[in-house]
This record gives sequence, C-alpha cells and structure tokens, in this order.
Amino acid sequence: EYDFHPMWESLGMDVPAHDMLLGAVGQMFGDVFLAQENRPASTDYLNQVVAGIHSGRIKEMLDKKASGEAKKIVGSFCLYVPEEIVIAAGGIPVGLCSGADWATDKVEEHLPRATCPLIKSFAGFKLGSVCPYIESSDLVIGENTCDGKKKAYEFMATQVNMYTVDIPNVHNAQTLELWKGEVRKLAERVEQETGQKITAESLKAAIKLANDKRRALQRLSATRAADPAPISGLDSLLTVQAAFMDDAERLTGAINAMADECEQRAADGVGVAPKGAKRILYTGTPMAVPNWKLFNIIEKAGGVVVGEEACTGSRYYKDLVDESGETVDEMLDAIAERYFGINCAIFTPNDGRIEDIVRMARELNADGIIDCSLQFCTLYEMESFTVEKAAEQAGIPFMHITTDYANEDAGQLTTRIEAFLEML
Ligand code: BJ8
Repeated sequence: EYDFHPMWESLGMDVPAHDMLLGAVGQMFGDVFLAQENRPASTDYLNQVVAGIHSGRIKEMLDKKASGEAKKIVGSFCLYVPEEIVIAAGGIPVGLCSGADWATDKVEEHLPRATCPLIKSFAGFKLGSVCPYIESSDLVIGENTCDGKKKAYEFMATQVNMYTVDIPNVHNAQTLELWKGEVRKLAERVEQETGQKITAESLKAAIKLANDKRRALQRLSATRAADPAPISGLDSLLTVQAAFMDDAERLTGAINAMADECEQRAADGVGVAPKGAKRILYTGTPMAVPNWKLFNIIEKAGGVVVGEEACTGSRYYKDLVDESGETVDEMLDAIAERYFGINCAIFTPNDGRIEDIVRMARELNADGIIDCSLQFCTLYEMESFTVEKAAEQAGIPFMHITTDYANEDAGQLTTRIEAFLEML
C-alpha cells in the first residue's frame, strides 16, 4: 500500500483532518453506492475513481507535472469554464467539488451565515486545508455567475491564485461577442500560467477529447429511457462528478464500457430497479461530490432517477463543440458558442432550461420532476416557479425541494419523497 500522507503534507494540507474527511466519505460511499443492488458490473470503474479520488489521482496529476507532460493544474467551480482551453495550453483541468460542509465556523468569519452551502463548502475546504485539488491547483478560475459566488471569489482571491471570468446574464448577439472576448482573455491568462501557447493542433485535439467524453455520456444517458432503467441515478450522477476530476481519455473509455453494458441491459430488460419503478427527472442546482443525499433518498424510497437537467448532468454533455474549425480563432469562437448554450439560472430569461426539462422528462419517460435548490440560492429558488408552471402545462407531476448538505432534513425529505412517489 502506497502511503499518500507525505504527498498531502507536501501540499500543505491538514493531514489529520483530511484523514477524518476521507474516512467519512469512504463510509458514506459504502452505505450509498456499494449497498445498491444490480449495479452494472462496469460501474466498478467508478468505485476505483472514488477510491483514488484524493490519493492516486492527485499523485497521477502531480507526476505528470513533475515529468513535464503537463504544465499546471487549473481548478474551476463552474461549467462555464471551458476545459478545452486548459487542456490545449498544457494544463490539467479539475472541477473543485464543494459538496460537503467543512470548517463552517471559519467560513462564517468571512462569509455570511445565510450563504449557499456550495459556496461555504469551497471556502471551508480551503480554510480547512483538506482539499488536495484546491491545494494542488496552480490557478483557480472563478466566474461571475450568482452574487454569492461573485463576492466569495473576492475572498478566495486572498487565499489562492485566482482569475475570474465575466459571464453575461442575457443571451443575445452582443453578449455573445462579449463572451467570445472573455474566452480569449481566459485563454491568454491560462497560457500565461502554463507558459504554453495554444496551437491549432492542441486546441483541435482538446476539443475532440472533450467531445468524445460528451458523446460517451450522451450514449449512457440515452440508455436510461428504458424501463427498467439499466443504471441508477446515483451511478449516473457519480459518472458526471468523476468527469470533473478523472483523466478524460481513461474515463471516456470507462463510460463507453458502461454504455455498452447498459445498452445490452436495456435490450435484455435488465434493470437496477424493478420494471415500473417510479421514474424521476432531477433538475436544479449542481450536486458536487460527495453530495449524494437527495438521489440516495429517492432511490432508497424505491424511485429511480432517469435524468439530470443540471450542471452535474445533461448540461455537461448535451452539446458538443463544433469540430470544423481550423484556426485557433475559429475554434475559440466555436468553444464560446457551445458554452454560451449552458442554461444556467443566472440567465434571464432562461427559456432554454425550461424547454430542456420538459423535453428530457418526455424522452426519458419520467413520471415526475423533482426540482431542487440549495438553500439560499435565489436564482434556482425563483426559477422553480417557472419550472413548476411548465411542468403543470406539460401534465408532469412536480415537486420542489430546498435543502443543504446537512442530514437534519433527511427524515422529512424521505417522507415527502415517498408521498410524491406514491402519488405518481
Ligand atoms: S453554470 S448552475 S455551475 S453557476 S447553488 S453557487 S448558483 S447560490 S452553482 Fe452553477 Fe455555473 Fe450556473 Fe452551473 Fe450560486 Fe445557487 Fe449556490 Fe450555485
């Protein structure tokens, strides 16, 4: 057994606290994931990803940097930060997960108490020095999306080497031009950090790499229209969560293997839940590792999540970057255009999201929609009324939930979800 403690120490982490965190996540993973029945055998890859999430994967990235194969590690918090740009400039992109409460007392010295748990979480992981991804990031890219993140990044900039991208709040021809400019500025900033120029060749390869991952996820997602569902919502969520951290090429191979197995299962009528289990489309705020609470409650109550209209779901993989560009300029434009289509609730109006929710519910044969917002997220809380109206018009049962990372409401949520499933 390789001892990773010296590596964590060299990253300046609080090693005893981190041991506690890893222990808790490992326990949770066992209770939530390994307790599932009839998982596709190919999901074993996900078990390996989780087993190595703070250890083997970090070492792999640091080794790549030491050998010169990669120049820098670049962290980000939002789907709007294009991984293609980081890869093409010789960086390794990592999503900084923020899915658990940590060092809340310290966080509240810098951020208001009534702040969304995702924001508190990234601040807490940093202040508690327990996230090897944050600690190994040479550059952290933030983005001006919600007010909470925007202002929290001002604080984070006092803690890490930080660059913030500006994201428009409306979709039109003018803001698209502004966004293209932001994407170029970001590319320059990343090049400056890595010391490696983005070339037409490296950008083309990076676009292909990210698109291949998306194509694999699209294949896997399509199998979930089958009844019985071949794979659980939990494992599907974990697959996308893994996509923010794992090596892209290796993970794409594993997702394609999962898609192969799930296509076969769908053809054979083999499922993770019994045929006729109530099918839920999830929509709402992202679910970062290890926030598995809601999916666990839904699936332990006998439902099955068949799709996620979320940044840890379809928004991550539904659209590809156009691959026909030949020059760096053309390709950066194609990247900007693709990312501009991510239906984040910071946009107004956000009709694209509403259309996607109804379309996905139909395509995936969902019996009901569960729309969930993290506590204190004004954007998704406000938008839930529009989502509810659209679900009503489409004749799809709907439920809204507001929750956080704590377990206090687990019992109450279970009761509400059981009642919702029963009514479907
Ligand atoms: S593109 S959804 S990943 S911003 S839950 S921190 S919005 S108060 S996460 Fe997001 Fe990018 Fe948009 Fe996606 Fe704020 Fe709300 Fe918290 Fe949120």
